[in-house]
Order: sequence, then structure tokens, then C-alpha cells
Amino acid sequence: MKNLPKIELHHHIEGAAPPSFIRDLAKRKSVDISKVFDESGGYAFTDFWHFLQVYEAATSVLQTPQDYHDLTLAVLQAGAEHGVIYTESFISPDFCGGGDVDAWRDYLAAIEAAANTATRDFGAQMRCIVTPVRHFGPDKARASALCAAETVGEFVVGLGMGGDEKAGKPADFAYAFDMAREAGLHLTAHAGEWGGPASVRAVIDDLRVERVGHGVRAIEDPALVDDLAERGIVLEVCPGSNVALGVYQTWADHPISKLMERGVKVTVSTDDPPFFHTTMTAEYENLARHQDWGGSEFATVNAVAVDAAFCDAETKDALRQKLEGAYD
Ligand code: MCF
Ligand code: ZN
Repeated sequence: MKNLPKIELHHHIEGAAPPSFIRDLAKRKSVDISKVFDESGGYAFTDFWHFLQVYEAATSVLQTPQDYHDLTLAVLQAGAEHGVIYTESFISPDFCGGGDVDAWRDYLAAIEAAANTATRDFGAQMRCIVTPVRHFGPDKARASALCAAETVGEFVVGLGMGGDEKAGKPADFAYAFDMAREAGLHLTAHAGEWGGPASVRAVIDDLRVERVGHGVRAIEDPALVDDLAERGIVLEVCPGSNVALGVYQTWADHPISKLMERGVKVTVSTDDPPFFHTTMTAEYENLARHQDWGGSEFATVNAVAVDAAFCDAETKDALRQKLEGAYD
């Protein structure tokens, strides 16, 4: 399973930082973030809202373009060890340069340089989805969307939104998403994790996204499930994240297979792998074990992911070639 080629569409750059990477940076910068770790050295959080706080505290030690360069390289290398050949990563100008376009360009250049090194050295490709943080509010989202619009291209391919689904309403962010769409960016937003099915409906209607981050609680509204299937809206499903954060109690309870059976396009990602003690290999192994997935399901999610990826057609063709026959 480990070496099979995998496509990952939902992945937060800071959330992929191993605890050791964060601990070393904190030590070098003399920042005390000991409270984010448990006794065994992993990230410690009790629920979703605590997770958001720990995420922000842990990643506060990432302060320079060089830090993001080193992080990106480490993260892509770790992914490549689990067969990940293509990643779309959420990166936020709120964390990289405070929403200032010039500073954002510096961070982006460092991240893209690391991505190019990873492609050369590990065969792992990456694209950036500029991602405002919902609980930071619409003004910051607008600044992020401007950063995205100013840097759209081969590497910066989308605008996303992560964070607390209960903060504000999607319509508050429509200006930012409209600006990004007009600049030629693809669109996705987190919903249907803590916000329930209505939150999925809202990002589709008010932000007009092509993909939904998580989206799994759509399963609670049959009409919405039919709508997602008919319109071909793709869900970036992160089962291990959902189980770790308690959206579902067990892997067997997770609705990913039901969504697939109902005709919804689903993909599989890790979200924030070290936070949730997961990897792409672990996601696939748990799906095989608890949801009875085999070659055909794995081939399908990867094919859907390539179709739904925000990169150019040539890159997609090359990915399809790498996936050809891998799950037969
Ligand atoms: O998908 C998980 C859980 N649901 C919502 N948000 C996040 C997840 N992992 C990180 N985030 C948020 C977090 O609030 O995304 C932002 C963080 O501030 C970073 S996006 C580069
Ligand atoms: Zn996420």
C-alpha cells in the first residue's frame, strides 16, 4: 500500500509539520510552546476548537520564508515516502506575511523553490491553494484573496477557506471568492464537518465552490446528496481527521462509502497528518480494513482526484500515466 501512487487534494502546510520540526524551531527561537505537546511528544488537543488553538500556537514558530521552505521540503518528502505524487496544499497569507502582498510573494517564492526541489528529488509535485482562515473574518479573507489574485499561475491554483465553520456565514466571504474566481482561481471551502449539511449548501450556493473540504455531513440531507452527485461537486474527504476530531466515533461509522455509492465524487486526504496520527498509507489501510475498500475504490478516488485537481491539463495527463494500472 505504501508505495502505490496517491493523489492528495486536502492538506494544510502547517498542519503537516511534524512535532519534532516545530519543537526544534521553538527551541532555536526561544519560544515556549510546551503546552501544545502531550507527554509522548505529540500534539495535544481535546476537541475541534482546542485543535484550532493548538494549531495556531504550534505554528506560531513558523516566522520566515526560510521556515516555510524547510517545512515544505520536509512535508513533501514525508508524503513521497507514502506514495504521494501530487499534493494540493492550503497555505494562508494570514500566516505567511500577515496578508501583505509583497511579504506573501517572498513566502511563496520560498515555498515554490522547496516544491521544485521536492519534484526533482522525490518526484512529488505540489500546488498551492491560498487559504483564508474563516474565524479571522471577511476583511482578512479579502486581503488573502488579493494575494491569491496577484500570484495566480502554475503554482497558485486556488482559493480555499479553513478554520471554524461556525464563525460568520459563507455569504460574508463572497466578495473574496468572487474576486478569486474572476482572477482565474479554482475554489474550495471547508464545510460539512462541524457545520452540518446546511453549511455545505451555503458554500455551494454563496461561494460557488467546485470542491468542498470535508463535506461529509451532507449525508444527513438526502436531497443535498443527490444535488452533489448531479452537479459533480467533489468532496475532499479526510476520514482519519474526522475520526480523530470526533465527527465520527469509529472508521466503520464514516459515511465515505455511502457517499460514493450514492454517486458523490469523493477523494481521500490526510488534512493535518501528524496532528491526527495519520499518513496516506494509514488512510488507505483503514479504508481497506473498516470500509472494505479494494483496488477499484482506490483507483476511483485517485482518478476523481486527478480530474478535480486544480492544476493544468498537461500535469493531469502525466499523473494519469503514473496511476495507470497501479490498483489492478
Ligand atoms: O480541516 C481541519 C479541520 N477543520 C477546519 N480547519 C482546519 C483543519 N486543519 C487546519 N484548519 C484550519 C486552521 O484553522 O486551517 C487554517 C488553520 O488556521 C490554516 S490553512 C493554511
Ligand atoms: Zn482541512
